Amino acid sequence: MKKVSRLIPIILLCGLILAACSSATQPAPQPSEAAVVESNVTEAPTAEAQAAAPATVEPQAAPAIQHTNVPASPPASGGEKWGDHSTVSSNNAARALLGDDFSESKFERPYNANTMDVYFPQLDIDGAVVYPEDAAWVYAIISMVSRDANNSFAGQYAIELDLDRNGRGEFLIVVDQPSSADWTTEGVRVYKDANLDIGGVKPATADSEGISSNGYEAVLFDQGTGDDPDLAWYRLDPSNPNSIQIAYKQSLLGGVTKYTAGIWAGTRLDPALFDYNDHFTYEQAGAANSEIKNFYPIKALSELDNTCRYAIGYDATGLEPGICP
Ligand SMILES: [Ca+2]
Ligand SMILES: [Ca+2]
Ligand SMILES: [Ca+2]
Ligand SMILES: [Ca+2]
Repeated sequence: MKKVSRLIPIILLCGLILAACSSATQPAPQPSEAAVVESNVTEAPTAEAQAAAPATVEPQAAPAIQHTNVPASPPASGGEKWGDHSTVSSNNAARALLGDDFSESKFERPYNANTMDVYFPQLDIDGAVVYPEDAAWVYAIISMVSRDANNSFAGQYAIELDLDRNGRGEFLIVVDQPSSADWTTEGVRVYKDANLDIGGVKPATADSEGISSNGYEAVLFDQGTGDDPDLAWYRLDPSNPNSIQIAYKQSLLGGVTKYTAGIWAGTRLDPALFDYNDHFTYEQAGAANSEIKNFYPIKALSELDNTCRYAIGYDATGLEPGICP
């Protein structure tokens, strides 16, 4: 019995030593516990990301736009054709002696603002043709001096339609940075002046009354979204690298066959600021003609070109505001 009683303290001692040993090794699990906490922390964003995943799927699930009517090709001949001044042939850079008349809404300023030391050939309209004869489509070809240094059309290109020939446009069809060789509605928008407030007191002529206009405020067609998903299209001209083709449905015109059309090009065209010469003063806009010393050079209105308005489907009377001479 004495041996047993002597063993008890030894066992207790060993037990204490083991306990001490185990407590000495206890710090080891702690980091792993901390790691578990850390992994919990990293799990939290993963769970959040998973929760957010369905939201990002939703836009992808939006139904694709179904097109039924695709334009064909403009006729090989005919059409209403008109030209525009270009400044590329000018011996003097940084000016346009012809074609820029702020007061009459004629712009010839394919240059950067203020210094006018950068010329944009992709914004310099050379000419246009409109083919109004097709039963379903009107085709318009807009020709620029050339593409830009990257062989692209960096800018926005538009045709403005004045259906009742009073100088106040009704529709503006804008193509954004055209790059597709095939007909597409991508980048194509059709705007309308639904509240008929464009032009101020004097349509086509600058007047301060027009500054309250909200321009083309209604979006009829946005890249296939709208009442008619096929209303307007564009493609790069297969036969001319400097041209783009626009096609809009005859139905847009509501049966009107005699109207005027003008072409616009700009780095950015703002439908809300039509008419531009009502929303800026001459002093703010500047002038491209260096002989107009009061206002030269171009300032707030730069990187912009347009044509006069051309009579489509009839012979111009010459009295239409903004009409080509
Ligand atoms: Ca031009
Ligand atoms: Ca009008
Ligand atoms: Ca006006
Ligand atoms: Ca308006």
